[in-house]
Amino acid sequence: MNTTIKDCRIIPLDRHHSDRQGDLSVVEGLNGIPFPIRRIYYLYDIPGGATRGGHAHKNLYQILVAASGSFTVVLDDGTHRQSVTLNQPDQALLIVPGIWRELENFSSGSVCLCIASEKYDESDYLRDYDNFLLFRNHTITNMSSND
Ligand code: T46
Repeated sequence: MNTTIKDCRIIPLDRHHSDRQGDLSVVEGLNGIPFPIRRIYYLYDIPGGATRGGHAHKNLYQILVAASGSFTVVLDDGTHRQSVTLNQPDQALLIVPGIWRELENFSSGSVCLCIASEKYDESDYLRDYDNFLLFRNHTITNMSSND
């Protein structure tokens, strides 16, 4: 797996202003989002001090949006870590496969909207950090041996 945290990036979403007050943002598959949308889920009612995530995916692409409130996403590619705070409903964070993520510092009442490239598949998860490192190193070794 040769993805890095640099492959994860903020994707600005269109923000439409309504005459009737309030705003609206749109996520359309393949229109600025680099994968077909196959699943939507959302995290909510998150108690203060809770952390979510704590895993990586082998193949899944996702975008995360702070639909309400704010939280921090810690991205880790096994070598480098980076924290990204999401606090705008028109900003989406793209997370590519092979990146460990932890979500923390949820504000009260926050909602994390998650839009994913695949249906739920527990076998796509790497939930143990040492296995995550092995998965990344194994994939890199295999790629090198094919050179
Ligand atoms: C991610 C972060 C941001 C399902 O049955 N279907 C689903 O689509 C999902 C996402 C979860 N589940 C079940 C599996 C567990 O029994 O819901 C329970 C909680 O899932 P998990 O512990 O994986 O939740 P989070 O919030 O730690 O992680 C989730 C996503 O799993 C993950 O892909 O990136 O949100």
